[in-house]
Amino acid sequence: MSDLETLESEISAAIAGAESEAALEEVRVAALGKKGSISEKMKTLGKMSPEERQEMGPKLNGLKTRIGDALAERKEVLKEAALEARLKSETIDVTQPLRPAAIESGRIHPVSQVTDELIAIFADMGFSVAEGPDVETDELNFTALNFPEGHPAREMHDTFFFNEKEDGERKLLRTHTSPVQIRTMRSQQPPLRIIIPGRTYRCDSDQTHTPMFHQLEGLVIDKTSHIGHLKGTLEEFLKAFFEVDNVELRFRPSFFPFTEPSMEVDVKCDRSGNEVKIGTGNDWMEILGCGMVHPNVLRNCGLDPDEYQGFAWGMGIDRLAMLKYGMPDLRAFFDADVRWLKHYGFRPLDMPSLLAGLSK
Ligand code: 2NL
Repeated sequence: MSDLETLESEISAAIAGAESEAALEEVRVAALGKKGSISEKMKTLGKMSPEERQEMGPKLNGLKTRIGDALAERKEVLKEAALEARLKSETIDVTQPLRPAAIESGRIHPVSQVTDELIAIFADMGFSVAEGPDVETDELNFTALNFPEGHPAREMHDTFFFNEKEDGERKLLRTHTSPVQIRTMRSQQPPLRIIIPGRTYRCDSDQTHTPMFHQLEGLVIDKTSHIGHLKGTLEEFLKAFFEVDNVELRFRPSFFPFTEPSMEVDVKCDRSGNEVKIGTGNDWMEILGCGMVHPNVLRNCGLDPDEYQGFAWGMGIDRLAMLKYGMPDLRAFFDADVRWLKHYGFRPLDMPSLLAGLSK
């Protein structure tokens, strides 16, 4: 066999033996690349005599063409095989059931659900939502709200205070959402109709108290609102929230520094079964506190009590959630236990609205 024939059979064997496109490329470079075996032979043509060149030229060109064709052919075969293998490995079984999407398996916490329900109800009555910071000043959390210096609620016992700053200021975690009402009365002109849902903090922890809890307060300020409007607002709200046609309310005199008069509101209920039923029965249950805004609070916000008046109320969102959805243990609310959330949580797309139903 001549040199060229040996070379051709070696390269042909390498082409046939290449099992991947990458391996084939190596064979191509070794033969036809700049320093490939065939390319090196081509370079020798220049140094040949014309006769030799006439003989070797066509032979080398023929070899180069045949190897080029063989490479292209093998490449096509390997490409097909690679595609075939990929299609086989990537088959999809269209008969498989769908995996539930995150939006299907995630759950809304009852506190978020109830907050959204409360917002839906009060928005329908013309209230807007106001919010404010959890870290507050003593002035906004207490002084502006007519708490006298040395009032028991200011004591370390109930309030989480931060360390005093160099200028002597001592911030705290708000013990109620009322600072937001103060901020709103100071920054907006009446008439005001706002609700404030949010986190509140008190240094208290037992079966029925957690150091962080959720409150919703409401505030109406204008020139003519009176206690009748307060009663009507609360009655409409409670009917909508508990999804009953009638509720019976009982107003008991009470005391808050920021309202005068102040009242606690009980709702008629039935405690005979496992769960509390609202709207029927012979029992009473305390549900919220309320009153007419104290003239001192109005004054502290730059409003003239001879011109403006209004009412306010406050209630615990966590407690409302426990009552409505029959959850017995408050502490489970903050355990972040997915099993609890799976049981008591709400589907993300079932958003509460008065039209579609609050809780379905
Ligand atoms: C309760 C009682 C209440 C208010 C909160 C309020 C706020 C301002 C002025 C007047 Cl800025 N009042 N809020 C009024 C009465 C009761 O909450 O038992 N909450 C759980």
